[in-house]
Amino acid sequence: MLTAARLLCQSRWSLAAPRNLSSARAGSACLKPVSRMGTAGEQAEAARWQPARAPCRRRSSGAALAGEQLLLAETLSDWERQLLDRLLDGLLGGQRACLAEAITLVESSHKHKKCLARLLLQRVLTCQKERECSNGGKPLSFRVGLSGPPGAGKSTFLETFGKMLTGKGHKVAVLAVDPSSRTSGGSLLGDKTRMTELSRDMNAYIRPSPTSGMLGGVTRTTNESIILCEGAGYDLVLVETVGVGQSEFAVADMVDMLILFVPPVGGDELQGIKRGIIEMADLVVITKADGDFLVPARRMQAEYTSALKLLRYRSKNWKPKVTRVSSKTGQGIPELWEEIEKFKATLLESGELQIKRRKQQKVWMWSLIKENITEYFCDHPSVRNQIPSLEDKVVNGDITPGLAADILLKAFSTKE
Ligand SMILES: Nc1nc2c(ncn2[C@@H]2O[C@H](COP(=O)(O)OP(=O)(O)OP(=O)(O)O)[C@@H](O)[C@H]2O)c(=O)[nH]1
Ligand SMILES: [Mg+2]
Repeated sequence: MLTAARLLCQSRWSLAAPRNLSSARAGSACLKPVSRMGTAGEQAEAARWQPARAPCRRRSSGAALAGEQLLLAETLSDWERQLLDRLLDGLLGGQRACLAEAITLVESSHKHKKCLARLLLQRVLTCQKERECSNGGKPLSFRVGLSGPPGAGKSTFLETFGKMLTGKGHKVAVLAVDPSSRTSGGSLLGDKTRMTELSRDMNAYIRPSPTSGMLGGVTRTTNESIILCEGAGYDLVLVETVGVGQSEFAVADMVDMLILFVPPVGGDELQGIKRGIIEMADLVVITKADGDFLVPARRMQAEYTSALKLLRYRSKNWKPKVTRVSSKTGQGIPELWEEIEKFKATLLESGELQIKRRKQQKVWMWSLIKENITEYFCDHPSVRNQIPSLEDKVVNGDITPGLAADILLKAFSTKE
């Protein structure tokens, strides 16, 4: 007998759009062209994406939201159905171009595209769940976060490490989260050039993630990109993040294992590594253990080993270790992989990995709620109009921030 998951997988968009929603459909989104765009090509593109009414309307109950998903599936244009079918087929077939296109879709801030991305993700997740069931309920992939101060040697390590893993028959996806791209709005071009060989490897996929200036953005798109990479058959997903700001803490909630990369330099530079992130790390790696750096790297390894003893362990089944690697000579890299495999086996055996992932799903849901709630709030017609004047009054000291917040919250809770 077919399971519900398989049914959803096979039926795709048509099953998700039951015919009995026609009355609701009458008041829902339908696609219509907009006229204020430039070229004919731009107009055609805009026409594809422009809903007559916002499809993601605010609803009060979970059932209504589920209905909204169905409603959206029901109101997809033929072009959108074909797009989603093509992306799903390509992605599940491991096509890199489709994976790239799917990630671009989830990264979009366009409301309608976001809804389409949600539909695609739901299907990918459903298929993944089915695949995991066939694998005895065990995850098919392993997610590793790599954090550390700028210049610690993470990308150089990923190049060597990634090549070693593809050589062993793994499919490796590298997602690079770069807080510095907030200012440039760009992506980690520097990193891609540091991983030249890996980016040419057919069993590797490297994707820089622009942050769009919001940590929430990093969380949403990185989490979703991980799911898409796994759907495309990548069994190792490596997420690189710079240990600046909050992104490494966000990444810790998305991965199975967090590795902290520490360069062999002492003193003030190390003050930049927050105690909190050391506590989160499942493994500490001292990088650049070669040439003149070898002696300080050994000293650093001893220091961190002592320091870790004083910290509380995150897992009751695993004691974090400190290792040394050199991406230049390759020393320590196979041993590090052994440690990662040991960690994975320990977590799988104890069932901690599955529990961790389930908890992360909840964290993910709440981070999405937090991200969207401010957007909904600022978008509310009664709130939107009052924001500029109230902000001015607060800045001029005419009213307290608390009173301004109360006024806006009251306007928000008043029926439109
Ligand atoms: N000697 C030596 N130098 C290294 C090693 N790994 C990296 N480096 C050098 O360290 C510098 C920074 O390396 P990256 O790999 O870009 O460091 P990163 O941590 O990715 O940096 P961000 O992405 O900016 O956070 C580069 O100049 C590398 O050549 C190593 O194993 N040995
Ligand atoms: Mg880097």
